[in-house]
Amino acid sequence: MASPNSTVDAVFDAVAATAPEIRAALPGRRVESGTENASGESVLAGDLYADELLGEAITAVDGVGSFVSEERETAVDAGGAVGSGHDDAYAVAIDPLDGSSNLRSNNAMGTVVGVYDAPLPASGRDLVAAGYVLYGPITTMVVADEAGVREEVVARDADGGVDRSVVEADLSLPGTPTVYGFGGRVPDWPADFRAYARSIEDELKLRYGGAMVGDVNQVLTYGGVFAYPALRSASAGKLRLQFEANPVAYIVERAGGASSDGTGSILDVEPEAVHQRTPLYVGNEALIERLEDALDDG
Ligand code: AFP
Repeated sequence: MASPNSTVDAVFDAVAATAPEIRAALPGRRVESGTENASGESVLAGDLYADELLGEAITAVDGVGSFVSEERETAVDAGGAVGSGHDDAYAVAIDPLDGSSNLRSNNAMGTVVGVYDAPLPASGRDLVAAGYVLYGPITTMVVADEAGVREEVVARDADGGVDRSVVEADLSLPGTPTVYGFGGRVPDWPADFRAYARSIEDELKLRYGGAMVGDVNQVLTYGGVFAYPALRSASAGKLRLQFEANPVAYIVERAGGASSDGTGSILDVEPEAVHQRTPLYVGNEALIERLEDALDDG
């Protein structure tokens, strides 16, 4: 199923084309690279490999003006950054291997992609598409754009190419929430979030895997709420706005859910820096409204 926007289509073709190769390389890249990324986090060999492969594939897409990665300090000019007169160019932001610390424990992880029609750092309202690849028991890709939200299975075909088959053409959040997953450590949660978490624990089942893409996919599949909240030790939380929060908020909102940074939609968070962090809450609308009320009550 193609996107109405040919560049968006080409970006997700490129992401899908790299997925089998990244997945095949994971077993041999569970080691530390000995480097840190712009967010000061240690980087695994898997992060660097995925970043390299995706960087090459995405910057080669006609219509992509610039590329930014969680693993890179600055943007890569891919032939006419947006706003430099090549107004048809888009800016693509990725987290090449979200949840890479799950490599050692052999748990789910994935790639997050945001396609913006504005120079980065950009507002979530400038997204024209967003998606993620999930390396679970099978490799799937969720893509959200103006046409809607769809889920595909991505696999190598008999000729060594890549086969994409749509398994859900109209992915939407189930009306009845079932699961929740909250990041950070309980003692580090502010009191208002802890009270909210206690109320949710009485109602829903805990599903927290330590990789945002896997945990958000649980919420999209079963309904519920995912949060990496503001922490007492870090009021901006942990997740990055450009590469993680904006794309996921775009996907969940397009799927009929809601997002928040604690006060309003993630997509309205003012972009200030490429690697800025934000608290992230996404899921069923009623649960997000309840969260904002809980944080309001202080
Ligand atoms: P890694 O990519 O370093 O594994 O971090 C994953 C992540 O950015 C996001 O995918 C998770 O939701 C969150 O961090 C998990 O953080 P905790 O390890 O603090 O639970």
